[in-house]
Amino acid sequence: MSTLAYKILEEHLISGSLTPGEEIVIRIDQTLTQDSTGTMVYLQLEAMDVGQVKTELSVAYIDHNMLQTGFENADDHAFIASVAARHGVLFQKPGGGICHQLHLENYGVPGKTLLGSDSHTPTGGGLAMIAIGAGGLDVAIAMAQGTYALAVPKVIGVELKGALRPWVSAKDVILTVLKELTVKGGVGRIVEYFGEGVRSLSVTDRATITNMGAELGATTSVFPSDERTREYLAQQGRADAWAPLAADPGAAYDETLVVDLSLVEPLAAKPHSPDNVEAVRTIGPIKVDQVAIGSCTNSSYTDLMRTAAILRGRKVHPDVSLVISPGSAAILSELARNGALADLIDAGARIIENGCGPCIGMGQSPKSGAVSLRTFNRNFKGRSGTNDAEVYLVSPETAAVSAVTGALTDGLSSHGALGIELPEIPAPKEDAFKRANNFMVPPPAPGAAPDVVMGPNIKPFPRGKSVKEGAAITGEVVLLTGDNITTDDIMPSDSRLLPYRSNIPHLAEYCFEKIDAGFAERAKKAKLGPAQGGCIIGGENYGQGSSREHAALVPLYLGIHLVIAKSFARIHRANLINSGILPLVFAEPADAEKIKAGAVLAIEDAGAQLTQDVIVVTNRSTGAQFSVLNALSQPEKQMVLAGGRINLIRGEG
Ligand code: MIC
Ligand code: SF4
Repeated sequence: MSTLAYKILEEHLISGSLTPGEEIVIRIDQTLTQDSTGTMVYLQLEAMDVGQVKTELSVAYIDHNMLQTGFENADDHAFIASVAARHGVLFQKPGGGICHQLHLENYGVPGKTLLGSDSHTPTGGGLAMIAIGAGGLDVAIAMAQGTYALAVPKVIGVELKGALRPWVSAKDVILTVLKELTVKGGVGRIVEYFGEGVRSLSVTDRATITNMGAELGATTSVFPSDERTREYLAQQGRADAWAPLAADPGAAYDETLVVDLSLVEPLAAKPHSPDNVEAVRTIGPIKVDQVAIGSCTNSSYTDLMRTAAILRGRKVHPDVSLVISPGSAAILSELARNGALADLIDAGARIIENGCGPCIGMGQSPKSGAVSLRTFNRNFKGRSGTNDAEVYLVSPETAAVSAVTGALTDGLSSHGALGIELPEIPAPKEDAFKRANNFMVPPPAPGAAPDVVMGPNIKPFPRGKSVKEGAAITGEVVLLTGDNITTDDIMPSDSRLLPYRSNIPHLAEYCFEKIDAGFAERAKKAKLGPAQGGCIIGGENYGQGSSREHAALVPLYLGIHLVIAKSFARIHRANLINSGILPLVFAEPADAEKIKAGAVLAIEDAGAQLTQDVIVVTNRSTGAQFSVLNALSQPEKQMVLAGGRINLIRGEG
């Protein structure tokens, strides 16, 4: 009586057994990268000196860094294109759309595994894939070897009952789950959806839900493959990729949750966390300055058709700037053909390029103190590029109706009074999106690729040092943080910094800048001090959010050796280990409060201590000692002792 998640994992199992917490190695069928993590991935792939990729399909998308305000972005694109060509990777040029939306449309196949260097890779779970977000090095290794190691997650079964009412959509479903489980409720878990309510959701609705499962901290989320899945693949002209897939009847889940879709109402995640969820109705009609519709969560054909239906014949409120970024060129092209694009433009919407855009602060930062409603997935403070903006995450329906009224509006309870009806959007016909994808560049035959092109902004990535036998791992405490620190806090990303994703020395100056502007200077001093490096003390769920390795590589460059936290987010923990930084968990969370900034912490005889489940940390400044839990697997210990995974692979350190 297997869950769907375990069936797919079992099919791909290379070693280990499907027991929660145990390390397994699985076969990876497909990988995806995007440009802002991709430059690092392809530098690492080159450093590993491999030939053609070992996966069935690997795709390099360009969707994040597209403002091209200087030569840096365009150089990165050219670099990625040249490495992709050498290793047999498909290259998607900028403008084609957002990686997750494009992968769903063009390449997703039920039952396959997908590893992506972006935390929202689980979007593919809407097509019944086991699609996992990971750090760039893990993806580079999956390309080189076709494998990925992970700790077996537990499975949360979410039973869906009933069907959604008009004005309520998939975004409200995942916000319901986030309210219940919180941003750390999914850590170490796969969220699997089942029940009679599943069939009322289209694949793109399901993809909205699995996409934002990343905000639960989950390893991934997955839906069954059914008639609706076949319908979606047929619309893309790929009906032959379909196969039915579901959990066994009566499959045993480790935990369960029931969501009655007919009771879900329009919701919003209030500033500054995706789990700070409240009903739009009870938040009330706060005045809105900006509305942004798009991102890998909510830029599907249906999302934009519903937006157009709400805006048709109306106008955007004079005080509101409405900006729309379609998920893919195929969607934009269809909107252009059927007239919906004209409805959007005529209403006063600003149509911007198919890509991530404002979701990662690449343009469209709101004005000071603005209220911005966004259909995106993250509303961390400052992520929009405006530190004092108040960002609310909502559905496209709520966003569109609020753009018209100028205030946060619950379409469900007020559409009658507003006289706005939301028509049923007919499902696209078979082959509706079957068109040549002229943004895609297939790789040349093996050996026929030209040389790698590397612009002057592309700098080598930092490498750690191995720990000698009997030596200690030491660090001066340079930062003490609270709970739920995000990788956007650690290594901010916006139009100023995103062009420097391949230039770690430049990024280092901005590490933690939004929460502690003195961090980089203190870390550099600690590198020259008695501990010859730094240590960070974190709270719960340290490193949640994006998959960016830069949140580990930049601290490594600044000399951080050790992070001790109450708990870690999955991808960031793996990125720290891959970089050679040791992540440890307080045995007694209260010990975190006893540590003072500037203290020198040491793990004496680290090599020997790393073989134990509990490690003793000595505070060399006070002589006090406390215990930390060592949950590292054997390969992970070797990576830390070698000063990082690349050193281990290359036998260097
Ligand atoms: C994000 O949404 O935070 C990003 C930007 O897509 C990141 C990747 C990155 O930082 O480059 C993610 O989700 O992993
Ligand atoms: Fe792009 Fe935003 Fe999706 Fe990240 S969350 S992949 S920045 S659209």
